[in-house]
Amino acid sequence: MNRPALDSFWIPFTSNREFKADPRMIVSAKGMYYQSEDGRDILDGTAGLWCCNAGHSHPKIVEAISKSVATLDYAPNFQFGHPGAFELSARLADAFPEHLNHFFFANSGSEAVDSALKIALAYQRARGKGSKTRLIGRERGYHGVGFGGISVGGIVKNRMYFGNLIAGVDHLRHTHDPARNAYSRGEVEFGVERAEDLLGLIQLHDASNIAAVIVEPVAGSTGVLPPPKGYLQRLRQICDEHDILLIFDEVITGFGRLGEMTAAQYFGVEPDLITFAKGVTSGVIPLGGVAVRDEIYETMLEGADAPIELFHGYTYSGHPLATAAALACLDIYETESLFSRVREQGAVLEEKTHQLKGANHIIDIRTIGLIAGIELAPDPDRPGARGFEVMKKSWQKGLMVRVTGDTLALSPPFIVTPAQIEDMLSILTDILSEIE
Ligand code: PXG
Ligand code: PLP
Repeated sequence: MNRPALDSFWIPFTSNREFKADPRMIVSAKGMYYQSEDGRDILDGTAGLWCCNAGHSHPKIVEAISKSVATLDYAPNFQFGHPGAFELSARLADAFPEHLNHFFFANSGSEAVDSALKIALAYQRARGKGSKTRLIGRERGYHGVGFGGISVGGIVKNRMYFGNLIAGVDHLRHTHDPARNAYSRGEVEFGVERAEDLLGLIQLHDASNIAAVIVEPVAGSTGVLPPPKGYLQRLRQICDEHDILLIFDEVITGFGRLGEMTAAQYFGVEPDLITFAKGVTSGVIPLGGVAVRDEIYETMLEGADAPIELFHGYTYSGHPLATAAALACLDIYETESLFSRVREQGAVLEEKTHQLKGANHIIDIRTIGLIAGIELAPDPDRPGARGFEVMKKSWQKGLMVRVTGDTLALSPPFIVTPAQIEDMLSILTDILSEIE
């Protein structure tokens, strides 16, 4: 094997020292499997980083991108345009919730989130409510790593090293409550009352100063937290009563992870803006974006005071390769009925994962859609160490899992089979019996 020097690449969200001493190098991928540099097949239990929903190297996506790059490698979308961005927006408008028919494009979930926060602020101003500037996030929320995203986000380590962040942000309490909700399937039973935190913040600041609330419908990164029954509905109701925008961050939940195009449709709650990324191209080409409610877009076009309605955009907003990949991906989701596969295989994953209850160290299991979170008791002296050890041993035994702290997450591509789910859980069962 011919490995390049490892020193220069600063690896994101990773212990560079540990990785470079013992690398986990991936050299190719096809369908449900990665191949390691030493020639082993690694079952993809996580769809990469929750993104490769259609499985790896799907021939139709490969073909669409190859055709696109040979025809139109790049075109600016500032003052010019290309058909792919318009076609993709129209296709998404058909598939997304009823009143979200306008699409702004970025290149990642982080950029999508910052775009959504900026659209919310600009809209409040364009409609003459310029005092509505405060933003509300939630503890344990993950909204990417831009300054906007970490400001409304609620993961301590993602915030604590980076100064004052943006001003005028508050947080709702998170909804994780293992004492009442352990071993849950789907939405959790208890915790709807935590939506009332929003009323407390409205009393403190007055709604005339609050622009928007942003939450993940199912918190992913922080360890798979499905919402309490009625919670998202109650947030929607409070936002309606107090004229506050509701943003769902669907970077993980969008594009079928729960068996519907969006979590908004799955839960029957329509937000004002939806951020998305990852599954929109099955992770193949970076693309993110914001779905915007008609009224916001129309108000901006009528009410914003310059010829350019929104002073925001990225060089690669609506890149032709990304829109080609996304269009191919939408075709695949449809022709291969991948969202109904999510519902079928989600039921298998739920059943099999909950059978792990009672295994060494497990203190909670949470499942929803095609996602399973398995929480281990932390080693009191070394929180996170058990999760990390499971991840490393899984790699050695041919499985990719994701860990945050001591919670393992499984979120395989939608083409996963029951036998592959069985393989994942039998590898994990073996490992759990081995670790201290
Ligand atoms: N919002 C949400 C809800 C996300 O899950 C982002 C924004 C940021 O997207 P980008 O494309 O900028 O990374 C995310 C990303 C994990 C993990 O460990 C989760 C994400 C990314 C990487 C790892 O669970 N989510
Ligand atoms: N920095 C400089 C100096 C630039 O010229 C640009 C874009 O033109 C950017 C940053 C932003 O890059 P992007 O549009 O890819 O986000």
